[in-house]
Amino acid sequence: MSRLTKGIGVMVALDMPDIESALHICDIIEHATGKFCVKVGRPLEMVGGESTIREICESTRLPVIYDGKIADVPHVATAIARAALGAGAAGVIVHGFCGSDVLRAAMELSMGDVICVVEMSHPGGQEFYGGASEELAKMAGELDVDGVVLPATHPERIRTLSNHLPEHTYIISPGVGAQGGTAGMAIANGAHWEVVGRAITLSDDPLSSAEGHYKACIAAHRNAGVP
Ligand code: FNU
Repeated sequence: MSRLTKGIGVMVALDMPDIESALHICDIIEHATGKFCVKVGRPLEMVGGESTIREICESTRLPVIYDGKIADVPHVATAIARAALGAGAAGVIVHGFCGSDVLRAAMELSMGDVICVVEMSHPGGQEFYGGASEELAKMAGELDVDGVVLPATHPERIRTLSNHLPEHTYIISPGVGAQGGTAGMAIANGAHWEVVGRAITLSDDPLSSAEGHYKACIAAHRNAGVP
């Protein structure tokens, strides 16, 4: 299990409900020029559960993040995280709104990265988070989680919320492409990994789409002069 570094890079979201397509995309991304990792989402996990995560992890050299968006009481949350990390995932995504004991329990496993969802990218993500995401970011920073999720659809929120995080915490940012976020904008505002799913996986040419997104991230990082 190798942990995720700070990027700059593109995290390709694997949300297709079949392993063959997921492995095909992994193979393409492995040969892409740039820094990449992949994320196994629930639709893919539903195919075969833990053994699907294991198969992806064993078939690719790319770091694999399990996006279970775990939201449960600590003993159940840790059982899910343990299964995914035991199957070879480098990290797991855990909801912040369930509270610090859930995140702490996942971190105490010491089996891989814990990435806390602080604010979501979809339109409904703006309905309830409001000031709560400031508190979630503070909690994530105080717990010293490895990474956080902040929305590429609202790059200004990345800038604001990252003020509550230690310098070494990495920010992954979904919402690029299909959800309306512009490639590179999250990076320009302080993110380290842009999460891109359908804009790459459903593209006619996933390789050039992935490389194009990566180039946009690097250009944005260079132009913004962010650390
Ligand atoms: P695409 N994702 C998200 N928003 O989209 N983990 C969040 O706030 C969040 C996520 C994931 O739209 C989503 O589950 F916390 O096709 C999907 O896997 O680019 C990916 O990011 C976005 O996929």
